[in-house]
Amino acid sequence: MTERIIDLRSDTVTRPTPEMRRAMAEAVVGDDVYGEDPTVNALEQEAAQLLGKEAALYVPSGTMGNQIAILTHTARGDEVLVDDQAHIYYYEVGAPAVLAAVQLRPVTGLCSEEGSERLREALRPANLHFPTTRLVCLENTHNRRGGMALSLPVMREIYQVARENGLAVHLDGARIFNAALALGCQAADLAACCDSVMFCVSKGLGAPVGSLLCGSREFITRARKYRKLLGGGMRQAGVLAAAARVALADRQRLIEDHAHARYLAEQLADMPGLALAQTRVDSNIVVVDVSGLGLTADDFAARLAGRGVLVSVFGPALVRLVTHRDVSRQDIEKSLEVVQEVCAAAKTGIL
Ligand code: TLP
Repeated sequence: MTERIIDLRSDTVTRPTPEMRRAMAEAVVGDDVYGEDPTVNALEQEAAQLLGKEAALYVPSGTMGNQIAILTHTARGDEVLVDDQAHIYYYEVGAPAVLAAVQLRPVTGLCSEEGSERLREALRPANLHFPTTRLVCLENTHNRRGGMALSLPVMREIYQVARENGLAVHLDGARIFNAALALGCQAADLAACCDSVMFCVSKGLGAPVGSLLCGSREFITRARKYRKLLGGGMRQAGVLAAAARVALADRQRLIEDHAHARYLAEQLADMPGLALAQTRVDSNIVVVDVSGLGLTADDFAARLAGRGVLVSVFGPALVRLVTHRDVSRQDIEKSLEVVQEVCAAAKTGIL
């Protein structure tokens, strides 16, 4: 029997459930580029309603959703303020420079309790030499900040400062339902603090493909054209949207992932040589510093992989573990055993 691999690299790795596959097989479809796919249309309506926005657009990925938002909000040469650890800044291949021809300015601590202060400090007076600052991008939950949920009052403060200064706000809400759960609020409450929001159905919600960009009707009409420009018009996309609808309806299940992550973090924090690289575990992401073991993150991840547990490398000494739909409590226990073995071997210098 082959050993089961426990994949904690990301919540993107989930496979569609039998219910999703059934819905996909039975989906009523049409050509979505003509706006004629009833399943996509239903998904877009549900998404807009859930987020309290006028309209939504189904796109192939979170990255495309964020990039379409940037294209729609900005003009060539504008400046976009982002958190210095933002996914948009870190992991989207420099796309804003290539596609929208805008300048990203990383602002340290934008997505923190002091976010509105950091934003105020980052704003510059009008000057011939400066680019036009047009957009602020937030992220909630925050991937590189260990799945941190940025509180509603802070989101409101940031939005207010942005509006006072004529800036639009886009929220990378890839994991907005994790954020809402962690904060005990509705996703729509968070979405009310921004002009546009992107969320992913392909992460902890477990759908195989896709994200939704939500905003005003006028914004989404313009965004739809950029989706076509980027090659994101997907024809009979209802087969995918059908799974997304099932995933969205079952969003309460994220509570399980949060409980698993908290437990995982508590246990890891107690292991000699490991240290949590975050002060709180708000959602489904745990980042651990392995330098106390005298190993690099690459080494540590390779040793776990050799024993059937996959984690992702997040920095020279940092690894990330993400809980999701395809990871059970039993898998967490098994992973902890494996980590313990690797730590013990590292301490004694035995491979
Ligand atoms: N994040 C992925 C990797 O790109 C790092 C992951 O495994 O976490 N916003 C946020 C906050 C994200 O975490 C991600 C994916 C995206 C956007 C992009 O979504 P996709 O992968 O659908 O393009």
